[in-house]
Formats: sequence, C-alpha cells, structure tokens
Amino acid sequence: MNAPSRQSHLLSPEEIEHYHERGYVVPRWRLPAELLQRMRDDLDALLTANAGVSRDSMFCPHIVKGGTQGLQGSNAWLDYARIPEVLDMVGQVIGPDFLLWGTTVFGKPAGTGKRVPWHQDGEYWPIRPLATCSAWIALDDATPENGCLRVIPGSHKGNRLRAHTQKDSPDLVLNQELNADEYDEAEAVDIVLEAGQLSLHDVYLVHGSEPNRSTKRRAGYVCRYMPTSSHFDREYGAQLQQRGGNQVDFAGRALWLMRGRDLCGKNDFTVGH
Ligand SMILES: O=C(O)CCC(=O)C(=O)O
Repeated sequence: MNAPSRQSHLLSPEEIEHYHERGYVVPRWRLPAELLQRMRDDLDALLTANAGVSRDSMFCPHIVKGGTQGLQGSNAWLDYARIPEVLDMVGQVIGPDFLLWGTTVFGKPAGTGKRVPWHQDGEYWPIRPLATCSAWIALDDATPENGCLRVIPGSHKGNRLRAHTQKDSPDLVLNQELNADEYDEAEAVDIVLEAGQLSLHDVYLVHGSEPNRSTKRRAGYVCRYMPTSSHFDREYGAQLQQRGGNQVDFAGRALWLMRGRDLCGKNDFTVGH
C-alpha cells in the first residue's frame, strides 16, 4: 500500500489566482499546533513585558528594542517571521526575492478593542514602487464578533492609493481613514480564521476591522514582506513618521533579507541592526 502523501503547504494555482484577482487569500495550510502554542505563550510574555504599551497595535515585536513605542520585543518574533512555509507562500505571490520590513501584533483585547479604520496599507508606508504582501497569522480565533479582518475584494486592482483623511481618535487603532466615497462597505468580506490559520493580503487592498465587542481576545501577528525590486526609502519614511505623530520608526527600521537578493540595490540592511 502506498503511504498517504503529505499535503503540500504551497498555494495551489487557484489560491494564487485568488490572491491576484481578489487581493487576498486564506491558504489551506495552517500552523502546526505546537508552533501556535509557542507563539501564544510568547504573546503572553510580550504582553507582560509591555504592560504600558497599547495592546491594539504593538509595532515590531521582532526587534528587541522595538522603536518609538519603546516596545520590548524578542528574537522569537523574528523566528515567527521566518516560518519556511509562510515564506514559500509569500514567494509564490511576490516573487523569490523579498525582505521583511515590519511586524505588528494587533491584540484586540476583549470588550475594549478599538476599530481599525478602512484603509489601504500603502498610505502609511515609505516603499517605492509600493509593494508588500502581509501575512496575518491568527493567534486566536478571529470572528465577526471579536473583530476579524474585513476586506473589500478586488479593491487592490489598478494599484491606486485612494483618498484618506487623518483622524486622531482614541477609538481608532490607525489614524488614516479611507474617505467614505472611496469604497462600498456592502462589498466587504469577513476573514474568519481559526487560531493557526493565516491570510495574505496585498498592499493596495482596502481593509479594516470592527471593535472587539465580545468576551474573547482577537490577537493577530502580521508580517510585512516586500519584493526587493522596491526600495524602502528611509528619507521619505522620516517624513511619514512625522506626519503620523512618530508612532512608528521608519527611518531607523532594520530590514531583513528573507529570500534571494536585493534586486534594486538600494535597500540598506545595516541601519537598525
Ligand atoms: O488586525 C487588524 O484588525 C488590522 C490589520 C491590518 O490593518 C493589517 O494587517 O494591515
């Protein structure tokens, strides 16, 4: 009798097409239970070590001294940004040469989580040409009740940054909100995930999430990968940093080559290390 073949983690042609056509995909592959448990334990440690930092968005836990929030990160989160199966899938949608430029834990505490306004990620980022695939890894189950990610399928098409307005509100996790006439919320799709599943989304995709009104936390760890044919422009990053109230450190941000080589030859892998 033939041994049962182990199912490949690689995206199927249909999943790749889904990513390119709709701007996101939920792969069939999921994290092994033991790895998920380690990440959840490390999340507990991260929250304990950073009692003073908002749980709604903890920037760059993969950097030991994580920048402008004063976050105390750890190398464990860098390891979790290097999960080989995830990197393989990212390479399938953005090509074999890419780097990691950021991570965030969106913690969405039970009951009190803030709203993530509708936005396109590109509005915030100093990457030219703009390109990134975000891998959003569910550390808890993510449901409509606890504020799962919501996306507008196909809104990435045309690679157009739509009009946003700055809103500095204590009820919002991010401060750039897409203008209401730039999208139709009736088209939104909920990305419902079990803990250990992930979604991949394109930098131009319109997305957001509702507050967590449930009794269950909804934490996700997102890793940002850009093809090295693009440039992470630190000068422009310093301007964005000022505009955003210095919430994140783009100018001094460390970059990690994940796969292949630096195709544009302008990315600096020494700053921040
Ligand atoms: O976790 C969320 O609710 C928002 C995540 C998000 O905006 C992103 O990963 O780009």
